Formats: sequence, C-alpha cells, structure tokens
Amino acid sequence: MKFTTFLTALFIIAAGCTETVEQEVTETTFEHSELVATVMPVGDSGVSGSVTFTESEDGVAIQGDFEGLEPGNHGFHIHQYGDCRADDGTSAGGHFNPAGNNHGAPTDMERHMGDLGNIEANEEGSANVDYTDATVTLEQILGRGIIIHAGEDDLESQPTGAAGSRVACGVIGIAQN
Ligand SMILES: [Cu+2]
Repeated sequence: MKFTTFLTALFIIAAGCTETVEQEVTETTFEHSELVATVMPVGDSGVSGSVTFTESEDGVAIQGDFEGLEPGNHGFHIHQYGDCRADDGTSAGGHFNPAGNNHGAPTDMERHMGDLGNIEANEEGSANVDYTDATVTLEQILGRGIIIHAGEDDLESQPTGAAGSRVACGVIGIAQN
C-alpha cells in the first residue's frame, strides 16, 4: 500500500513537470511586427535598395524600392540563409521552402514561402514591390536572405524559376520602429 502511494506521488510529479514544459513553449511569442532588409550589390552589379515586411490583417505587407537594375523583370525571392558572403551570392542557399513545395508564383497555392515573384525595373533601372503576401510569416523569415536575380522568374521552372545569377543580396532583420 505504501509503495502504491509512492508510485502515485511519482506520477503526479512527472505530470506536473510535463505541464510546466508545455506552458513555457506555449508562452513563447514572436514580438516583432516589422522586419527589414537592406539589399546590397552582389559583385559590381550596382543593384541596391531595401524592403520591409510588416504584419497586417491579410498577411504580411511587403514594400520595397530598388535601383541600379537593368530594365525589365527580375526574380525576387526569400532565400534559405541570411548569408551574403559569397562573391556570387550563392551563400544565401536556395529558395526558402519550409513546406517542401514546388516553385511557383506568389499567388499559387503550391509555392515556396520565398517565392515573391518578380520586380519590374523601369527604363531608369528603378523597381518597387508593394503587395500583401498570405503565405509569408515574419517569425519564419527573420534571419533569412533576400535575393534579386539578373533575369526573370518564369514562375514555373523547378526549382528556381530560371531567374539566372544573383545581382543583390540582403539579410532580413528586426526593424527599429
Ligand atoms: Cu532567388
């Protein structure tokens, strides 16, 4: 009888510990509402700019301005690593794709989280992006990379959209606001 009581007490202690751990996990919240990336030239491309990611009702608002581009469309993605060290930008890895999906357009159901489509540069080489993305979450993209490509993302070819080399790279960080 005594031994049974002891066992019961052990179970209660064990259950108590588990509960505490679960509570700690649940209470960890993401406290940032705006992230920002300063995008800098890869090599001597001369492409630069910045982009913000802001929590909004319908998803994450993505707003940015870039310059120094060749006129036309340029693939614009979140890549796996916030690492712009390589001379050709390849240190940023492939597209950020936590769901293991195929490459697609930002409006597709099946897409990489990092598939932000294209930015279109005008004759002066300036481009901007301004739309709300329902797939991206701030918590998952913090610390990842932003890459602008030399060519257009065809939104189809696997796994990169055949957007060519990398002309600008940035790291997504916490904005001061
Ligand atoms: Cu890319």
